[in-house]
Amino acid sequence: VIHPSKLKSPYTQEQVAAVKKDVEAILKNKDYDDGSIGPVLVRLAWHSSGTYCAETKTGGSNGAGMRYEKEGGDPANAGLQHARVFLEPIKEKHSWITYADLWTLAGVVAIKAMGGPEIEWYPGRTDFVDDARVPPRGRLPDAAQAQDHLRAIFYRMGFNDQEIVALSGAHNLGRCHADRSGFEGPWVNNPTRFSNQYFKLLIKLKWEKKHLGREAQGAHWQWIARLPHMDEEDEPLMMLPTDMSLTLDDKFKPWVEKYAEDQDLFFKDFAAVFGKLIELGVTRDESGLAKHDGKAGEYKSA
Ligand code: CCH
Repeated sequence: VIHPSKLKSPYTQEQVAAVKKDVEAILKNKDYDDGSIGPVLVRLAWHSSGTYCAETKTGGSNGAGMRYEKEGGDPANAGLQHARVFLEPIKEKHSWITYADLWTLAGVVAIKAMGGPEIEWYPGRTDFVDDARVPPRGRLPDAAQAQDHLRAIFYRMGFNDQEIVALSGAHNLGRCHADRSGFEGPWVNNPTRFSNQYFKLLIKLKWEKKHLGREAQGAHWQWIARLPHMDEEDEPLMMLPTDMSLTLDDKFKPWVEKYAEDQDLFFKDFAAVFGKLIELGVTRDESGLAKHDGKAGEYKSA
């Protein structure tokens, strides 16, 4: 396999730079969540890639299957239509870029713009997808579970324990929305700034198990806590059961501690593992295009 950096790019450097610039320009949005669409773009890049199965070599970001109900309608992807709609004008303006490339690139641009590390991104994903290739539902993690489930999901993609913890640090960004996942609130007090705060708070704060919404309406229990300067009326910070499980596991916990102490190490490891995530299932030929059997942008129903 030739390293993607050695392959011919289907786009010029100027084209990619123009898309990056346009993504940067739409990140700030005072009407959306905490003032940035960056976090939901990062989640789009992750969910488009996180369906990968290393054994069957199915799933992954190639194909941009989330455009179709079979993958896009997966309850695990609730809310990501907002991210796709935000990117649509950029796709219209730069129609040469595939959705699969645009979604992964937007995530990388958002992380950097929010103060995170530079992540290597390679082009060449196509938008060809067929029924046989859309991954089955249930491949993305379920936040109500714990460390055994995290291992099953991320080992399937080919990640190890250290990589699982590093990837989880993305929860420095954004928030949970009751109507999307049944969980509510941000993990950190500055959810549009990428840092290692998530790991620090995971260790330092006294987390309390709570139902914020009504169980009957689909709300899950979660962990909540407040910083010393926060009032009772302030929205609390939160951790998912899966987040907390990282501190309850002998193999995960040392990495949580390392990343809490050393932001540079976290940034370096996060950049490597996010770069690996968005490459899952993308095998390019010498032309630089990912392998596929049909025309880009076409959906074949079996
Ligand atoms: Fe996550 N994530 N995620 N997550 N996630 C949610 C939101 C974000 C899990 C569950 C949830 C990763 C791993 C996991 C982001 C990035 C990553 C939500 C709230 C749930 C639930 C959704 C909502 O209500 O809108 C679980 C379980 C795992 C298991 O490991 C990984 C890996 C990444 C990226 C590397 C980001 C960013 C968000 C915020 C999205 C937003 O809209 O603000």
